[in-house]
Amino acid sequence: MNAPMQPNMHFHKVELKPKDYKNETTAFWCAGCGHYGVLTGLLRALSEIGVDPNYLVNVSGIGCSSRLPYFVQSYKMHTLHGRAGPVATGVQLARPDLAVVVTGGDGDGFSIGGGHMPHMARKNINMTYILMDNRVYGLTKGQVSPTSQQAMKASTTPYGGVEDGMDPVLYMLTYGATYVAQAFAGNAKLAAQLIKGGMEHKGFAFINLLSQCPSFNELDTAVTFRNACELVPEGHDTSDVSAAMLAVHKAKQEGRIASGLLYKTERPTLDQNMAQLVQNVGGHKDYDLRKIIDLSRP
Ligand SMILES: Cc1ncc(C[n+]2csc(CCOP(=O)(O)OP(=O)(O)O)c2C)c(N)n1
Repeated sequence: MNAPMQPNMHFHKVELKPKDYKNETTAFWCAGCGHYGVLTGLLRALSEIGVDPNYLVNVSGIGCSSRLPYFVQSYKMHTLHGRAGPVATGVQLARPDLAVVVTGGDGDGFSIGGGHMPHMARKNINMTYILMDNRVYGLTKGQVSPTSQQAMKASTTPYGGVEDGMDPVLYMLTYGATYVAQAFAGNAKLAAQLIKGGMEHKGFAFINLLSQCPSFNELDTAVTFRNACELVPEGHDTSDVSAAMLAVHKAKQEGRIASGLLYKTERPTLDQNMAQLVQNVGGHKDYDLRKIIDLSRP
């Protein structure tokens, strides 16, 4: 029997205002960058939950988005491009008492890091993954990313693209993420609410925040994102993965973006399953790998 699921309320709690979660380093992105909205949403969520910064680890890869941990009062790891997920997985498994948050870009998460995403979802790693989806490689000055729309002209596609963009939310629903949400990053209230829900959720929480890049993506502006994002209708069944997929597809067919909490379910996390396995074989003291891996097999 697995231990009953408890929400992630075990964080050490403090009473701090959003501004108290700001680091000494002032946020620096281009003027009008949507990543400021993601930061605002995260700071508000941390304050609303009351997460103790001493028990918070913010992991990122490489990209404009991946600078975000600099600006947050937390432990942080600025890792290799595309490798935030595996590093955060290690942190979470070693210290399940910490709140682990990944912040990174669409290129970081779904291009070079794309191989890791399904595995974090299927393993149900207890962390919150915030994708700062500006549908372009910002830091390297405007190449197409896996989420770019075909019509977007980029430095790598000066005459327009030839590939259709992928949908991170559909991908995560398919691979078993247990909390999936989406919003326009400029809607800080909703972003904060969804991040809070994700952090309190025990399991792999994926939040896609659509974040305009005023420097390198003329197609997906703050205005187009704001207008396109539409809350899933009242009564949307967040426990039904098919309903979530349908809502995303339907919105897309109508030129909109399904926004809000799309899906939430519960199943044991990897650290819970591992703890259970260790307990099954006699606990930590006489921990013997040979009891877990049957070495007698060919
Ligand atoms: C191994 C490796 N390959 C390529 C790069 C170059 N590089 C740095 S950031 C980046 C893409 C960033 O785009 P994204 O993750 O979407 O974040 P954004 O800058 O748009 O926020 C690339 C290709 C790198 N730093 N390391």
